[in-house]
Amino acid sequence: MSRLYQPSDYVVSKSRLPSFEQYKEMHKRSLEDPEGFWSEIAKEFYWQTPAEPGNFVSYNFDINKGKVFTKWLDGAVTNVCFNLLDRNVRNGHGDKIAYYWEGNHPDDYSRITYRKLKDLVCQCANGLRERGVTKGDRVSIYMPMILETVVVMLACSRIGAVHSVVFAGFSSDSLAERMSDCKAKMLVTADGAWRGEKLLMLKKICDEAIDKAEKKHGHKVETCLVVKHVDRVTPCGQLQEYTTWDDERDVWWQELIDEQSTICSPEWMAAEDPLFMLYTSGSTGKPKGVLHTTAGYLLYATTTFRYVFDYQDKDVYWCTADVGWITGHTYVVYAPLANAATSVLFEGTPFYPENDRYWSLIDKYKVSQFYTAPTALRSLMKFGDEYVKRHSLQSLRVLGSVGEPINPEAWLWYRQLVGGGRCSVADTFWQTETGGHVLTSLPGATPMKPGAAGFPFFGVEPALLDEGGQLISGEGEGYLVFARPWPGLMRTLYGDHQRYEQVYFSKFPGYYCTGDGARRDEDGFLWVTGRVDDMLNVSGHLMSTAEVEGVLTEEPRVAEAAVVSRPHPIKGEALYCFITTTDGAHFDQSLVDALKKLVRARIGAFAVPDTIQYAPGLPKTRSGKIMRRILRKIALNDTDIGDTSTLADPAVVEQLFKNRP
Ligand code: 6R9
Repeated sequence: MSRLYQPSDYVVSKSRLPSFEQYKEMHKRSLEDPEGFWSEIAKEFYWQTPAEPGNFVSYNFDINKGKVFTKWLDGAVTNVCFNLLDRNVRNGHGDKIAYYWEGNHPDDYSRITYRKLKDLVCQCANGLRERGVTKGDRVSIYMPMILETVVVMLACSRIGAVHSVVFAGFSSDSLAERMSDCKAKMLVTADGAWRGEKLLMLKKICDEAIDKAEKKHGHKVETCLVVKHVDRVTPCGQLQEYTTWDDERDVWWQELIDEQSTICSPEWMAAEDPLFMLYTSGSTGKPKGVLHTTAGYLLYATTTFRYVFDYQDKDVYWCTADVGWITGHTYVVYAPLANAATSVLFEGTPFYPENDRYWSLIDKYKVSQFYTAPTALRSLMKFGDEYVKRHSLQSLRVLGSVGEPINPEAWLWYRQLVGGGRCSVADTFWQTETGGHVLTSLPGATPMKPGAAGFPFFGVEPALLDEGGQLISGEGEGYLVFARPWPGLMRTLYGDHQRYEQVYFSKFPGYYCTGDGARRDEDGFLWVTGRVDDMLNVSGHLMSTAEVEGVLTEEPRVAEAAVVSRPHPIKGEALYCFITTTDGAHFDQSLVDALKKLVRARIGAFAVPDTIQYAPGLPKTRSGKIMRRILRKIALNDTDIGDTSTLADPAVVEQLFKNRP
């Protein structure tokens, strides 16, 4: 049995929810009376038209009973940006700092108040309108972690445009595919950005992507809006040519936005109008455009942030996630601003200029809530405790973890060394699709176990199902599903509602299916055990085996490719690839190099495989299915492979063990 940790007296004494009983009471109420529960929170916000009582939530999760849908606050009208900025300024937070921005170089930093942020967002929104962006248009964003990124996301929300942020580590191919899929009218980027000592040529990648969108997918991006960034920051390495230009299409941010008026009337949006979309990997290759809508997302982001981080007025909160991922959307941008919080926005890496950058920033800004990923913790742990011990870290109260299961060793290091034994650790399980945290511990309220995601958030009703769809009550392990919607759940996949129903609702009619497995222990804690589909989680980046295999087989020398995951001490999982070659082609280092390069170009650097092994043949069933279970054993060099009687040619297995690099 793993050890139970109770919240410290320090955390409890400050907590807005200081007991487990209170949590259970509130959770029960949130399920019994969703309207009562959520309408209380809705009261804090500005509604042009409020939701009608009795019409707060409607849904169908049962694919056999017709179209799957979820609606919250149907009929209500509001604007998210207005609630995040204008409302907070009106409520006396105008001079409060919204963000401390810290650049890649420690000499570069600035801060921005709520009032100033509102002005910039209005100017940007006016600039977007000048360029013809209107309600419902899609705007792709390919940006470093700078204030303009937040500004343009909120500007979109102000005018009802749907932003689609693409993580700036994706290749031009990936960006082209995503811009074309959503038919983006505009692309917003920066000339470049430093990441550690490396200069990222963002505008150059965007040029390639715009070109490919047109030539490969027949989609034309009308405007490319570019923040001049490299000139205004301290160089961190070798400078090189970083911008190219097309006078017709490209416009400098500083030229379009700086002279605009700081007054911009918001577009009033229906509760279920789209707020943003964000692509996430799908198990069949093509990325899925997860769509979130206006009112429900706002309520859910606000509430999770408030209770999971126990954010209070004077606190300084820092989420290290990039805005290119859902964690950056909800917990760098929307949720902190909805709560009038002060956050840190960090452009750089934990390793530059030294391996203690995170810890030094926690002291610099007196951070009270720190939210990061297990992969970052593991990579920092390996440098030893000294880097942490150089800093006081006394301001910390709540530590958060997200992206993958956190191994107990990293959990303990986080709590004891970083959190000085007094901080609560919130291991937050959620997905791009869920909009916000769904399983988590709550500081002050719930006990914790290292590695367990814990308990459902308010409004969330998890269930475990066996393969036959039978409910597992009490202790046990099964598919993690949810029996009803909470306000932040995704509404559809952009342009493909059928795929939405098929991916999330067809396996177990009546439930939203996460694609993860989970276990409930004797104390009722939920432990997420990892993906049950063909998905991999490398350093918190989700990708599918099919996606990577698709890229590998583009290389003409490759006949067939099979990709499996192998546990990795820092990344969590790493890609291990098996390659069969076409007739006459040789498997050699040049092929390995070419394949790595191809994956980097097609998907991005984070997807480059750790191992590429030659396979004279692949273990397949007689019906031709690759047995990945066996390939995973080979990747681990674990010869205990179990039953191979269904294999068409069992001899191939021995050969593969021999060929391990
Ligand atoms: C927020 C985010 C979602 C997948 C999810 C699961 C894994 C995320 C986790 C976790 C265990 C946690 N995951 N947080 N597994 N414990 N605390 O990461 O969204 O990029 O869509 O990934 O990540 O497998 O299904 P996304």
